[in-house]
Amino acid sequence: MSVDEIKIGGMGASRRRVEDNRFIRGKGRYVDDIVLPGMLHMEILRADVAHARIKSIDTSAAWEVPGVRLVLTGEMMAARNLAWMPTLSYDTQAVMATDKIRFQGQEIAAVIADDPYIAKDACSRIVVEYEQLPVIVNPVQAQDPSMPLIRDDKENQPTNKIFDWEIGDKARTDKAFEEADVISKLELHYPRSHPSPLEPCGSIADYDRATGKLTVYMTTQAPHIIRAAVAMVAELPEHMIRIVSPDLGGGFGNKVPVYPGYVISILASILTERPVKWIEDKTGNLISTGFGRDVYLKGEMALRKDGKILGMRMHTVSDHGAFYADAQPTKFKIGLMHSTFACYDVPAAHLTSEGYYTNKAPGGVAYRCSFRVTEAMFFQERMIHAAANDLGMDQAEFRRVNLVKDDMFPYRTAFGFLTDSGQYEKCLEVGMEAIGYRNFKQEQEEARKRGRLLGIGISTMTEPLGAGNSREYDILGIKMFDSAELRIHMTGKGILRTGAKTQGQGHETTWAQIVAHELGIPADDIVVEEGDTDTAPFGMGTYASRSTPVAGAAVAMAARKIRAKARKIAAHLLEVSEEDIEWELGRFYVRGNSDRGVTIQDCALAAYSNMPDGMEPGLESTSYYDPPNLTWPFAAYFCKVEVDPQTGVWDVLNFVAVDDCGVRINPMVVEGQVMGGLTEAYAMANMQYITFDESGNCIGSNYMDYLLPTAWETPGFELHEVVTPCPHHPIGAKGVGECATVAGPAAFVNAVMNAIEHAGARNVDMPLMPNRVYEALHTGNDISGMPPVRVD
Ligand code: MCN
Ligand code: CUN
Repeated sequence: MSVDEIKIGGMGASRRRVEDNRFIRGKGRYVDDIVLPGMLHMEILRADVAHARIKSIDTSAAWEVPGVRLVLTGEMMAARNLAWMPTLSYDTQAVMATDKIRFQGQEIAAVIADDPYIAKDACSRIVVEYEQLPVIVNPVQAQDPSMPLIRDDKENQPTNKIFDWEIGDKARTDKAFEEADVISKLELHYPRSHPSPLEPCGSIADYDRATGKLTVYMTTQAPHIIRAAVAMVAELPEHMIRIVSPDLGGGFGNKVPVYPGYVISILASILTERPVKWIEDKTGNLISTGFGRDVYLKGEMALRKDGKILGMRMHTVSDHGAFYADAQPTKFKIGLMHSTFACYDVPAAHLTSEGYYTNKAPGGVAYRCSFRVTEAMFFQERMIHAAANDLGMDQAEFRRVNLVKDDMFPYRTAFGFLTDSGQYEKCLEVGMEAIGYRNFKQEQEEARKRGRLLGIGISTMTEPLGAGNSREYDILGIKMFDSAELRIHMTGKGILRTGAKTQGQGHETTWAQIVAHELGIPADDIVVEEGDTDTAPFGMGTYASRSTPVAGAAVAMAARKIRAKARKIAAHLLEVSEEDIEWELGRFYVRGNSDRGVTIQDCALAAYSNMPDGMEPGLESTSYYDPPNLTWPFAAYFCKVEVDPQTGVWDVLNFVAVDDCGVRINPMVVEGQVMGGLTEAYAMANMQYITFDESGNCIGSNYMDYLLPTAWETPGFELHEVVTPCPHHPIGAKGVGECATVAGPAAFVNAVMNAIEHAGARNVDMPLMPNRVYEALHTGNDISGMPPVRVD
């Protein structure tokens, strides 16, 4: 008699995404679609040089353009104490340059006008006089004492170094190295990359002087954090601030930071008493907003002859740009870099890292990555590849020997994380089978005899997804947890709101499936709303694939509270005591008499029309969920490539992805996430590169130079699943949103290296452009390492 879970769109149903109904009709409502009465338009003047002392800014010609309402400069921002703002990593960031320009693309002035074209024209009439300074574009230059100090605005900042940080057990690691039979070394650069969502950033600030209320429609993945930040920075009362994040055209981490444009549009609205819209262009987005990576990594691995890893040393040097603005848990200086090697049994490890200021856009936001996990896993898998080669061991076998075994969970990693579940060897096996791993060596040899270069690459990783728990994870002191609020109306339909914010991940579809699973209410009867701070419960937002592990768990818990109350109502309706009530999906019945029952919908109606004496009416619940641990999904990726020895061009022949993200709420959505992530991984491995010339000019500031792969270039991916439920998550789910971007790049690079490394090279840095692959193949030299890096 219980309802059929798949039919009602519950857990495990590949329910079609409800949000796509409006997206594919062109009916999405993005920030730029919103038009408010009397709205003005803002354009930002950005610096065209990377490091310069400002002598003067003359805005008089801009003021004269008809239709211009306001011209803002750093000086005017400073007069209102808004020229600088705090960052998410306890640094400060210029909202508008006052003293110095510190990177190309930095905000210098803003024009607010009747339309965006007038604003743009007027911007071009602003005259900035400056004195150029030597430019620092990498951490090696940042350490050169003859180079200028970038952050001369700060007290106690005598050099360009931001931090030194270490974690792990040095003495134990040193000992492991003393006992090693073989020591394997690797050094590489994970280049700067950019999330480049199709929709750039933007905001509409609407300050109403009569009510004192400030409403900001904006592109943000974390609206509640923005509300708190605006309250603190602009010193406005928090209850008078409403942040609305409408449909987002992708986020990928790019919409986590607080950008100057948002703050400037807010001040502009307060000053003009009109709504002010700011929409960034693509180049503005690429040159000034949060990037990912830009880390130099080197390490060495202590190995025993039989293939056992004994210890690992790692050193990272990260380039943070002009302001240390990483969005990451406060406790860790370099995100969760120390989750590296978490899927392998590594008895001893030590990680040191340094961060530097350079004359580049601030960032260090993770791009589809839990706070630096992507760099960690890329290095891990490249190191594993190098170590297996140094030992003369097969790539898969070396992994099998060192992967954490099923009976070792819960497993404490050398850096202190607790991984709690997984079937790593099984995933490896499924992947090997699917790609035909065991025949490959022969295939490769035969092909080589005929002058063809084939390669196979493996990448296996587990990553920590779902910050909190609040004991260990906070951002600027705000503890990391999340929330859901479920309101069931009297006809059994309802509305669910969470503190997360979907940017394309499909929350509107999948959260309703959790409710269907818990209550038996059809998913179609639950509308999901996120992103409005006036209505949604407080939450830390969506990034680091934390939504399913945290907000998703809160959804299940909120639904369970509803079920608990409905059970009391059912007992009342059936005139038995609560202890005699049994539950099956969608329905309560009397123990021993399953014909006597009431549906969840009957209970909903009774909650408003016939509740038991003394019971509060209504059927609503709120849940704040603080997860006991992170969730640990696992991925095993296999990539087969062919490299053309004449050109260095490489093609993917086959790609097999095995993902274990615990219980899948919606298998189709999970597959979409994996496909999208692999496409981004392929782009980074193959073609994407944002670099800087010696003057700090950003090379890669448009989509002619910074390439987005289309369906034409992107290879096909074959997907497989393994399910190891998360032991502490209420529905057994683990996060998955980033796994493919995190584990993907190493699979491509390992495959290309496997095809060419017989010629001698151990590493080619991403992107593996044909000229680099060609050179490594024909010279046998590595193309990698510390700066100055090659600019091709
Ligand atoms: N899901 C599921 N079963 C699981 C795990 C997840 O059905 N066991 C579903 C979820 O219900 C959700 C989706 O898969 O609909 C992703 O869930 P999750 O792994 O919790 O990740 P988040 O929702 O927190 O999304 C964040 C993650 C990040 S950090 C980036 S960056 C990213 C990504 O998701 N940006 C994206 N995927 C993206 N996809 C799109 N289309 N656009 C972006 O900007
Ligand atoms: Cu880190 S990119 Mo996603 O975490 O928003």
